Amino acid sequence: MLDCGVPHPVPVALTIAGSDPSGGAGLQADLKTFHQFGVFGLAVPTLLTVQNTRGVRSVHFLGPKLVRDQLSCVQEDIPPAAAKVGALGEAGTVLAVAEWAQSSGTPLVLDPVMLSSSGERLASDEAVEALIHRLLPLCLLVTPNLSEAAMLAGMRVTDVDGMRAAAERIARLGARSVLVKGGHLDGDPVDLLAHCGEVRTFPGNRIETSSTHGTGCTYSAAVSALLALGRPLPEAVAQAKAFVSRAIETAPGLGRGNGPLNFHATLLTGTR
Ligand code: PXL
Repeated sequence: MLDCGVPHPVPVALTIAGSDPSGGAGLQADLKTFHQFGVFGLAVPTLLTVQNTRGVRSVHFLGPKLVRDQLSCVQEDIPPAAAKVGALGEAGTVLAVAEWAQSSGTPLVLDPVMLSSSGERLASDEAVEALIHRLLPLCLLVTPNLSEAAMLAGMRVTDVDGMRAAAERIARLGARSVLVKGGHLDGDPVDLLAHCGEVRTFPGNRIETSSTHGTGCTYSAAVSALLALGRPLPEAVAQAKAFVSRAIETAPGLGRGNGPLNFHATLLTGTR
């Protein structure tokens, strides 16, 4: 809760996520995205990866105590209007985030990251269990891709009908709204939002590119920024999707592997 109900002079969002030193995913992607939407970004790192655009070399968990201390330290000073949750690594860290979310009442957007883009584990089996039972019920929105939706819902998800069924099951686990991302569908990608008992689809065009590093991070960060700006959820999802599509289309072509997006992409004036 905001101290004395006094709003900040600028909108503020928090990311609780892993670090990607190559700057395309994790908390680096989140902060750049917040900034692009005119939102002041706070960042609580949960784990450090050693990676570049070609892959993750190692993952180092910071541990629940350090995460809990960072959360209470920023909360007492600059309570955010919304928070995005990315890679958490360990079950204890999931519980630390859940305790903070419950006591602060901050609207949460959970990107249920289990693997890095290159297939490295960013959450243990125990962390996934804790995520499902302790964190998901506290979330305003959870944003799984097809394989994360399959894991959370305990079913195969390969088409839009499967996405709808999985979203309903994930909502029954306690998440208020569910956005299943169809970037890995065959053919054109469709995202599906289950919100307030209604299901909406957001169609997109397939962009042939290898510049997709951090797409999920950027999408959930953009939704969080727009929520911090006070936008209703369906509008936040539509605008975030448009931003991510533009950011992929105009990717800067950095690195020798799966490159980062263009965080300078804008909807009003094209790109800078
Ligand atoms: O996009 C998933 C993701 C989340 N968090 C970190 C990552 C990645 C993908 O590489 O590195 C830190």
